[in-house]
This record gives sequence, structure tokens and C-alpha cells, in this order.
Amino acid sequence: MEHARSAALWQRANEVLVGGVNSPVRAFKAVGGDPFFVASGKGARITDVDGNEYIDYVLSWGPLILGHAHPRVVESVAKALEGGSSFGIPTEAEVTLAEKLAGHVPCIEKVRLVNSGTEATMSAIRLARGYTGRDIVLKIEGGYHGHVDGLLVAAGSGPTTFGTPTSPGIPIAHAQSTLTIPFNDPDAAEEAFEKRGDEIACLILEPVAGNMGCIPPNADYLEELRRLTTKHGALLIFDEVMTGFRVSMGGAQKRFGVTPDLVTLGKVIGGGLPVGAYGGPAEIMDLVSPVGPVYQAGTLSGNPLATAAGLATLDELEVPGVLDEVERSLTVLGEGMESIAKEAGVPVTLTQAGAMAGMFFNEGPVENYQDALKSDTERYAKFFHGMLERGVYFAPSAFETYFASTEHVDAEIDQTLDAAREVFKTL
Ligand code: KE4
Repeated sequence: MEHARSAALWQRANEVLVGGVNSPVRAFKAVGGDPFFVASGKGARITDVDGNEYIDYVLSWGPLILGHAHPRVVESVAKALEGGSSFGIPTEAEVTLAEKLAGHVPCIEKVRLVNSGTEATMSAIRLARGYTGRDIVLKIEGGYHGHVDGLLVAAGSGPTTFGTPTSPGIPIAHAQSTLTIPFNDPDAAEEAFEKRGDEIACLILEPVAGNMGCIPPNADYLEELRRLTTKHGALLIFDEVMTGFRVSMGGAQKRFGVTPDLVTLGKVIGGGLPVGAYGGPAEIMDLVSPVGPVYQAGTLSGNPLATAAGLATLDELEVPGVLDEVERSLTVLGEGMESIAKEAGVPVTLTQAGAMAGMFFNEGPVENYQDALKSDTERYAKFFHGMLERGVYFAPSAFETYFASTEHVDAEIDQTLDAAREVFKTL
């Protein structure tokens, strides 16, 4: 594949953008090599500036469940734009989007739209602290909720020892109000609550982990977290920025039948434009300004273009069977990958939850972050580049999730498996 134009752009980008990118994972540091520059996307496929085409399993890290440039999204956003891009004044579209979210997501009675997943989780945590009057946040080791100061914290030595910041610039005080426990470990959760339950404002987690690779919850794990948070008066926050409208139309909470106190959303609900949201019962949400004293605001929150893209996307997803079809494509892909890897004698663990999936170069089982870290990241990097050379783009990191869209139909799955059959022989 020819990459001359991407190489020239990469040179320019590194002169003026930090690391050449606007989000670190895009720089290919985890897999080596230099990123390509994308020129356009259509359906399941993207084309780079040198004219190379790839089937896209990153889909902007989840939002594009209808694929790139879906006609209905393009038309809705263009129409909205003709009427003005932003007002900072209430509009009908943001009410309609809020009604849709409340209609699908079990815990939502009221919602606040924001502009990113990070804003959603940061605001939900502030609300949980304001509601409970407590400071400590309990999170999952390997869980990612955006670049919120208090959540960029590594695990301490145990469920009740504070961690250390994972980034300079995080005040130690923030790290000293964050406790971390392993995913899928109910005993660790119980220990944290038994010892510090009356100080814990909330437990925030991705109900299906998507940022340590894709790791579904073990049976009864979410139920146990619901029991513990209720018993100790802490709020249970499901960060469904990635799982929302992918694991089911009501998110993981609907699929697994466990209702959190608050939910954060993003990605799919913005259809590729910047939208985040946090929501829950009116009794909690009404603590947020201007009704209550917990302050949160945003210039572009609920803007007409983002809400138009989100509404067009959710309207399409509401057609019965559409989301199930995306899930089926991923199941077929995962089964194919599993048999190819077996044939090649390469140990892999495939995971899936609805329309999101993962592949670990790891004997398995993979139930938490420490398990995931045992994966062969060098082998993943070889897989990544081998597939890329054959026109298939997976995430440029072994610890991400891959996604399908409504446009990943048999032709894309077959082409992907054909490429994998060749690549696995080289691993
Ligand atoms: P944003 O602030 O990036 O919109 O959302 C943060 C966020 C919150 N919660 C979950 C569960 C998330 O997965 C994310 C963001 N996901 C990453 C990919 N794993 C975004 C990609 C990137 O950082 O460039």
C-alpha cells in the first residue's frame, strides 16, 4: 500500500499538533508505525488520503453504528445547519432526544446533554458527591471514563488503599479520593464497602468493560454491585458511553436487568457529532443547576447539529431487528476468527456483548484488567498491521473494543475473515 500523502501529512501534523494527533490512541504508539490520514468514509469503509480503502472496525471508537455518512444522518444534519448551527437557547430537538433517551434507558427519568463522555462522567461524579455529601469515588481497575482528574488514578495495593495519579498534573488530593477494585471481583467490592462504605459517594464502572479490551460482566456481578451500593447508600453509576445503544437499546442495564442510579452516555447518541449525557431519577437529577445547587453548564450542549445526528441515528436503530443484525455480524466474525486462530495454533480469547466485541491474544479466561495485561501485545501489533495491509482497520491498541455497524454485512465479514486467514499464518 502506498502511504506517501499520509507520510507528508504526518510530518506536518507533528510540527503543530501534539504528537500529531488530537487524541493519543490515534498516534499508533501501541502498535508501532505511523497512522494513515483518512480522507472519507462511506458505510463500513474508509478511504485514506492515498486512496487505500479499509473496512473500519473502529467506527470513530463506537459512535458510527450506522456506518460512515449514513444518508439519513447527512440529510438531518444538513437540514439542521440550514436553520442555524447553535443558539444557546432551548430547541425542540434536544427535548426530543432527551425523551428518546428516557424512553429507552431504564434508569433515566431526567437527563442533561453535554458534549463528550468525559463531561458526562465528570458531571455525574460531581452530582453523586453533591447528592450523598461524600467524597470517595470507587472505580474499576482498567476502567476508563474519559480524562477526568479524579479518575486518572492507578489502583492502590488493595480495595481500600488509595492509588496514585496516572498522569502528572493530578493533585494528590484527587487520587486520595479514588479507590480502585478489580472488575468481576465481588469480594473486593464487598471489602471496599465494608471498610469505607460510609465515605463512598459512588461506584462508577463500565458494565461491560470496553477500555481494557472488551470484557463482559460475570453472572450476578452487576447484581452484587447493585446490592452493595444500595446497602451502603452509595450511588451506582453505569458509564454506558460505549455500551449505550450497542449492548441493547436500553444499554447494558436493560440487557443485564440491573438498574443503576445514574447513567452516562455518549458516542452512538451523537451519531458521530459531539454529544454526551448523564441521567437518572428526577430525585437525583433535580439537584443539578438551575434546579439544584450542583453546578454544570455547556455552551454547545444540546446543539442542533449534534442532536440532529443523534436523533437520526436513534430513529434508524429503533427499527426492530436493526441492532440485532449488527450483533449477529459480530457473532459470525468472532466465530470465524476463533476457528482461524485455532487452525493456526494461535491462542486467542474472543469476547462479545451485543454490538461490541474484543479479541485477546491470550489463552484466557480474561475477566479483569490483570488478565488482559497478560495478552501478547506484540502479536496483536503484528495482527493489526497484517490486517491493515489487507484493507481491514482494527483498533491501534490491544486494549480496545471493536465495533460493527449496520453496514458491516456478509461481504465485509467474509473479506475480513479472508484477510485474517492469511494474517494468522504469519503470527
Ligand atoms: P470522550 O470524552 O472521549 O467522548 O468519552 C470518554 C469515555 C467515557 N467512557 C467510556 C466508557 C469511554 O469509552 C470513553 C472514551 N472511549 C475512548 C476509546 N476507548 C475514546 C477514544 C479516544 O480516547 O480517542
